[in-house]
Amino acid sequence: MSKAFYITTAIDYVNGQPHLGHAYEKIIADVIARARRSLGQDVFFLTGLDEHGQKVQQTALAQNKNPKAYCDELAADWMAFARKLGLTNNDFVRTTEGRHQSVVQTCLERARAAGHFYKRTYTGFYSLKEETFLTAKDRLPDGTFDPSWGEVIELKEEDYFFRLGEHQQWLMDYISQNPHFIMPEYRRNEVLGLLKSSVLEDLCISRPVSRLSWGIPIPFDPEYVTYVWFDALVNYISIPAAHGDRTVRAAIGANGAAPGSGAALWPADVHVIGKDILKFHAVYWPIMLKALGLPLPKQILVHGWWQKDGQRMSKTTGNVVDPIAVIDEWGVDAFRYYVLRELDIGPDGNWTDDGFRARYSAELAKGLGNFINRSLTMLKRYRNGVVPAKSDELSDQTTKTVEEVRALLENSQLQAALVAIQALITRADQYIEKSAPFKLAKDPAQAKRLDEVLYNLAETCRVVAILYHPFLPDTTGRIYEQLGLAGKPDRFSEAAWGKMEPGHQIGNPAPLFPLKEEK
Ligand code: ME8
Repeated sequence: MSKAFYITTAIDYVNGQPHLGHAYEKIIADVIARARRSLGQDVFFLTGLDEHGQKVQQTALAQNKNPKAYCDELAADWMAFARKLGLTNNDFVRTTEGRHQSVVQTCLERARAAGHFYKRTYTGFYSLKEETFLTAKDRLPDGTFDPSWGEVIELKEEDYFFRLGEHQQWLMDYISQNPHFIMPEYRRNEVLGLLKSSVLEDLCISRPVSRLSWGIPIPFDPEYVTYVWFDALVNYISIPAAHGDRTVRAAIGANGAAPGSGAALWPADVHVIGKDILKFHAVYWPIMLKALGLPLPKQILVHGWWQKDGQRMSKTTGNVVDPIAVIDEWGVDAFRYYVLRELDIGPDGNWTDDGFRARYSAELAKGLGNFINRSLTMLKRYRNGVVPAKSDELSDQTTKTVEEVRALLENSQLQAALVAIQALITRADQYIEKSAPFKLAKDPAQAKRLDEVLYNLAETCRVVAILYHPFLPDTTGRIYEQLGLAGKPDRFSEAAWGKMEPGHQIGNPAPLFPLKEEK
């Protein structure tokens, strides 16, 4: 079996309801997954929940709930959220599942047997909020710690540590030699800078049960549970193992599907993550994989963070964007479109309600929606909805855009792909103005010319539906319906010019993005 294109997202902490940042990341991954499928690849798209650790335990206890019962309740909301966003994930991992926990324990056993761990007493500072040991370097000049660390306590305890020293050099070389391993480039430079300027401290991979019980038991010491990050990162291989992935199973000897029946997933093609968890993915995760004898993922794609109205989103101040409310009011495609069109993958972004409305109105309602509606309404009115003889006046421009969008999608340049499709619509709108079908329709001597124009417009509508499909799955399905075409516009190869057959009867045009009253 040939290897599938394997794409993952970060798995979210279930210590609250999903917000804009979570939604954005999952939509990025979904669009890449859909685009790859459209380009003919087998795809496995994984997302899910990170259910262990201090943050989740604290939130559950604050609500007087047992952590597992609390997670079960919230997991239902998060899974419904994934459907609301239109995600086409092939599996959904919860780190409390047996299939995940058993692989984490196997990995711990393996790494210990290979001599990667040792036990020692730690004395120093610890951030409860981030579940991280802090060093003198983390102190501010006045000796205190940045408030972002939350409550910092002094700690003296025995723990298991992962030796990282021997890994620093090869990792630095690997990142230098593989320019696409961490994208965008400035994030790669950030990791290289960190590796060049400091010596990696050994990573503590255990927490004593006496302090934190909500975790996966360390198989070789019942007094400890697994550090939440060692647990969470392993989801990227535990789910392939559960699907019988041969590479993972051969490395860790995990049980799973019968040999030969397994999916071929690992190594992941893309891990989509936010900028705050870069070190875990670009430093600890590659080292864990190397220690387990597994190949590294091909790419870590790092997105920026959203603010709202220029301020950090915060539940306490109420400065949040509720994706569900936006989707209920404007539709899922409008939401998917805005977040990807507004913010390229990399920099930070700023949500404003006005900005959202402006793009909806100019680019979806008056841009895409109006172009499709004008084109199909004219075909319906002037030719009873029957596609005329083929013509290729817009063929060159359209084909150029198709190739441009293909290359951009293959590089996960989603914002640029949207810009390219939008430019095609602008040119097609100009073509309508220039060729003036509404005037041609009044002159019977121009019937042939009108046929040409109508064919070019209908065919452009069809191609536009295919190009937009990964981004706007509902809308493009409706464009296909209005074009009277069966199936979904989900195959890129169909974007070749001239596939619309003369004599084909289209369906009924209807507005795709109704204009809303100004509030
Ligand atoms: O970090 N804008 O979970 P998490 C954009 N469980 N992205 C944002 C964001 C914002 N305002 N806020 C959060 C965790 N994110 C771990 C991950 S992976 C093995 C374990 C992104 O719920 C954040 O950058 O805190 C991360 O990629 C994802 O949401 C989950 O964050």
